[in-house]
Amino acid sequence: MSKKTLKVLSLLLVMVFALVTVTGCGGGNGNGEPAPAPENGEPEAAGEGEIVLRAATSVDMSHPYNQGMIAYGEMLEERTNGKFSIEVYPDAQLGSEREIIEGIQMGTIDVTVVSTAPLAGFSDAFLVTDLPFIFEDKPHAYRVLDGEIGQSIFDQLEGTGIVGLAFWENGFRNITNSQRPIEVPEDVQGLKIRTMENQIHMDSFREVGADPTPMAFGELFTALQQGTVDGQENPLPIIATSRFYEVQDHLALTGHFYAPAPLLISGALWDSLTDEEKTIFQEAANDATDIQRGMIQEMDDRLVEELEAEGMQITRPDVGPWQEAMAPVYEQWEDTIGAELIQQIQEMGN
Ligand code: EAX
Repeated sequence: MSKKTLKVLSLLLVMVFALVTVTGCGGGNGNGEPAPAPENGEPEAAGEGEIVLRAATSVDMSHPYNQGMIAYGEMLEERTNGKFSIEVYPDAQLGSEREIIEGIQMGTIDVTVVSTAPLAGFSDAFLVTDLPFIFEDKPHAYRVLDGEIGQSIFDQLEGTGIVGLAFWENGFRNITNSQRPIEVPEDVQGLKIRTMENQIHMDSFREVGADPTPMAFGELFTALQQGTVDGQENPLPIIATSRFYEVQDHLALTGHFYAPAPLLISGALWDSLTDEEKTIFQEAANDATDIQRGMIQEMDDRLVEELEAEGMQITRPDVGPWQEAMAPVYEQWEDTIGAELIQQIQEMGN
């Protein structure tokens, strides 16, 4: 299959899944029940290579993490003449993002796309990406992550059993909640907001007076539904594909964190590849990056309107006060992250 055909196919897939997501005729795990354990390890999308790699993610099949992974698997299958393919286990079927990363280290999972936030428990290298408002926009994030800084982040994984291939993305994160419209930081005061298991994220929400509650993603829908937490924060494609609009009335487009989503493979797998195969895995990862980011962009472009149509009340806060309120986090974390690295990234802004 040519690259162009693949691109067209992937886009088509995204459109179909988008329809399924919003019209609600999908089999998504929207009821908040944990996904049933895969029977005999039955994946939801399997390639047909001689060696079938296990890919795991925490999110719904329709999300670009998984659709990007399918595109990547097809490229590998084609470029290795059928030696490698990928099967995808979505929806935290193989565990939470933390458990998936552990699986990558142990070699029980071959490949994943995860948020950088839970990677903080494994390496300090990714912490800088968790700072609020560190990236002004996507081109800024891409300049940093696709260049030397991104490479040096991946280089620091040496010895962890995790190999980073490319920075895919989840996107800019926005706050949803069940209580009230959010405009200024004072509006989240006292709200219980689920965050990822990441100290910088928790500190940032403490600075605006919220009560940050860390929790694995797989438990989130139920927690929102039952009111264990008032709100959460995630990019629009997650809010849509995980159907959070069913249990959250308010969406504030704060864009406070940019969430990269590295494509990671297990060190054990990487070490077993020939040099030629390593090149194929790496180049396909780079090629799939454009497709995956394109899927996120396509969703970002239409989802505000669609989530509004689903009944969400949307606010567009002035980010200035948020940036100011969360700024103390930079000082708290500057020694761990490195003031120089923070400055270097800021200087790559617009
Ligand atoms: O990485 O936990 C989260 O909120 C993440 O955005 C999600 O699992 C995808």
